[in-house]
Amino acid sequence: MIHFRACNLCEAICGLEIEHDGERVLKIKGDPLDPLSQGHICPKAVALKDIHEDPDRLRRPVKRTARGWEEISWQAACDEIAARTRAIRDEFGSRSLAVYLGNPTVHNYGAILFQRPFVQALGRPQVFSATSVDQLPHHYAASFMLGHSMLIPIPDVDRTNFVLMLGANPLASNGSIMTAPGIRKRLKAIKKRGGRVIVIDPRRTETAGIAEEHHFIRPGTDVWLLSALLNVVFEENLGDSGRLAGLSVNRDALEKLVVDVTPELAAPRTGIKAETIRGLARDFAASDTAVCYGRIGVSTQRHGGLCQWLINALNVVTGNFDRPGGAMLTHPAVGVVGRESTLGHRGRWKSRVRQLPEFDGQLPVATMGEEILAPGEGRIRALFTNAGNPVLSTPNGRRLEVALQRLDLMVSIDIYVNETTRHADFILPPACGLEVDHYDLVFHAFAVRNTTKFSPALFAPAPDALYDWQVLDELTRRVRRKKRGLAEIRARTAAALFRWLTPSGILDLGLKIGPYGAWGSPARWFNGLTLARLKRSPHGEDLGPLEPKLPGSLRTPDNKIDVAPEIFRTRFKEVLAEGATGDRGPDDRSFELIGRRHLRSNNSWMHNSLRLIKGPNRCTILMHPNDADRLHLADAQPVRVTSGVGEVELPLERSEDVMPGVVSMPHGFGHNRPGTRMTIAEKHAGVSINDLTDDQAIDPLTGNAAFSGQRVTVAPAGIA
Ligand SMILES: Nc1nc2c(c(=O)[nH]1)N[C@H]1C(S)=C(S)[C@@H](COP(=O)(O)OP(=O)(O)OC[C@H]3O[C@@H](n4cnc5c(=O)[nH]c(N)nc54)[C@H](O)[C@@H]3O)O[C@H]1N2
Ligand SMILES: Nc1nc2c(c(=O)[nH]1)N[C@H]1C(S)=C(S)[C@@H](COP(=O)(O)OP(=O)(O)OC[C@H]3O[C@@H](n4cnc5c(=O)[nH]c(N)nc54)[C@H](O)[C@@H]3O)O[C@H]1N2
Ligand code: SF4
Ligand SMILES: [Mo]
Repeated sequence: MIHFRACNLCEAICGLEIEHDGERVLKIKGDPLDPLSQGHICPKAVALKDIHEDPDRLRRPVKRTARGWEEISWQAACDEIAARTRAIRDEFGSRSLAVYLGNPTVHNYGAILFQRPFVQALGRPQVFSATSVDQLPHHYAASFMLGHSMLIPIPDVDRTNFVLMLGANPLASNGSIMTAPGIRKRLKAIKKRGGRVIVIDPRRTETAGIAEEHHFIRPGTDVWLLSALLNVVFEENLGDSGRLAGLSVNRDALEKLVVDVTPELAAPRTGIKAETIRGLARDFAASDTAVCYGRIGVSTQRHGGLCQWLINALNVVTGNFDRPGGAMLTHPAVGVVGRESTLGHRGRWKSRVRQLPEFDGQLPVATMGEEILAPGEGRIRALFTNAGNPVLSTPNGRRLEVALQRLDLMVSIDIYVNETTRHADFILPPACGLEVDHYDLVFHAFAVRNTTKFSPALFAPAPDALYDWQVLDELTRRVRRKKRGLAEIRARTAAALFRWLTPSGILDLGLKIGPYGAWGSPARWFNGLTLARLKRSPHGEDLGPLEPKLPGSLRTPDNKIDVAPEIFRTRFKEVLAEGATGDRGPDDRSFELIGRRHLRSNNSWMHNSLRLIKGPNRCTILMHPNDADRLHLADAQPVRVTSGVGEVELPLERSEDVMPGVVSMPHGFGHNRPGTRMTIAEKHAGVSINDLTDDQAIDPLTGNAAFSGQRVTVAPAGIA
């Protein structure tokens, strides 16, 4: 039998064709009829079978006891969790409760929909998520420039003739905030039609390997490159004075800001020659279509917020925004951009210890550990993690582990006993993967083409299993405060309605009232989009290419794009005043650390699949041969890497592909903690890059973790 669905493991949402016998998966391949992925898949898709069958995957709730983990019924677990949560809240208030929302929640529409009621039922808990170790700067740029944090423009790679790509390696990651399955083909097509892809990265990545040009850049210095590109655009009058000029404000302010950031100033800071920078600006502006795209390498760094702003600004002032071949907004079947602006959603409260501003209701996760550890009123005492492994995924994971042990209550909704959940008092494992229906609420909205697809569950979950949304709902009902008042009644009614509708009912409503929906216009009453219609289209439906959406989509008060919002201007001036930072003195033997991804890894959690993890050890530290020679380090030699917060030992890999002075390590490894239950991952443990990264290193503007460019030293292992 054949089952069609979309893969929910990463942002590419590839269509799958799964051969099965009703109980077991026999074969997984790409679905050539999927309108978005057209047959593309990557090796991780096949691991859906491994996760489904994994004997290490938890199938029933467990509770930590003096005798170890013991199975417990859902009812008993949820009752006890709720009683303990209430007791903590009664004594210390709801700010002593916290939630961490991990990456896979965004690939799970049930979890997305039922998270909010749960958070509301807790009161005013402190909310953290993977956003602030990832794309928070994109949301800042979207919110302050376009008026809504979800108005993130997508590079129209299928129609552009010039891509300037910074800090992204889609050949490994399969594209991020750019759902573009089969990206290798899409990028190669650019060259075929006479265009160019240029990659700016401290490592010559797999993507750089198929690009027309690659330039090394010193980690964390992209702000100088981007502002110098703008400097040239203004200086040489290469900007576009067409439609976008009328749609944007503050161009003069932007021009003034970058007036002194000449390519000559940027060159020594970035390591890219002034002439190259000038050439890049000219070529970018001269191309009939061009797009600048920057992803996590330019987000998870000290100037993440400024970088994402400057990238948008470059696209706007050169006329490459909201037009085919440029950076475009999408038109998904279920919208993610509300009517209201999110402009005021920053700094309405601050974190207790470091006074970091909230954004869209969340605090930066780099501060979670200290919020648990630092004594005083408002200290976090109870933590719920959902689909996350912050011990491996957030900076200074070792300190976070110390913190987790100080909690009065920790509850994890997760399918594994991993490096984080091993500290929990309860682990609640939902049905997952092939047992769950899927609709990609988030990534259809970040895709290079408008498509829509619903995936029914392939297998029935165990009779006593609950879905993520049901687990959240069970907890929601039990932890809700017994308060009166309009807000309380509203929240209660909404939660009851959600429960009655279930995620697929809510999705059906969303599709019907959406822009292609049956309820949107009388012309579509009989043939508009509904869930029933999607269920009859197992490969999904094509909704057409991206189209210009301005000014209608803007949520700024004046309906204009602000190319130089005050918050960025202020920060940029501070950075200008600081001047060049982080230069190495002649005796400085430290390296700048960067991360990397591999096609057969997925963040911290897919190392328990033998087919993905086998082969040569991937958890190595890359170093340029000149540096290695200087330190007398041989290939494969175990080295000790030391930072201000910790040290790890792992094998060295000499590589011409990494910039001199920089070393690169993957993230998501470190399965060497005792007490996890991941038999295969433990054998391929590796070490965690976040045992080295400092939680105090953040982008001061956004609070996003600044992973890139942190200083480490490297020495032979075993020598103090
Ligand atoms: N140094 C450094 N650190 C990084 C990064 C980096 O590049 N460098 N990248 C960052 C980025 S971009 C991200 S997004 C974060 C990700 O970090 P996290 O938010 O911690 O996410 P994952 O590592 O993907 O952890 C996923 C967890 O979800 C569980 N899980 C999987 N499927 C389900 C499900 O259906 N339901 C439930 N309840 N649980 C499930 C898995 O068992 C696993 O424990 O890491 C960040 N950390
Ligand atoms: N196979 C696989 N796919 C994944 C994931 C995975 O773990 N494995 N994770 C998923 C997730 S959660 C995300 S967010 C996406 C991320 O998707 P991408 O953003 O494409 O992530 P990376 O592959 O880490 O690419 C980041 C690049 O930035 C470079 N870099 C580091 N520091 C700097 C800097 O200061 N400046 C510049 N210009 N470049 C820098 C790094 O060398 C690296 O090549 O991938 C998703 N897809
Ligand atoms: S690229 Fe992503 S969505 Fe596509 S098969 Fe691989 S993991 Fe799944
Ligand atoms: Mo991510």
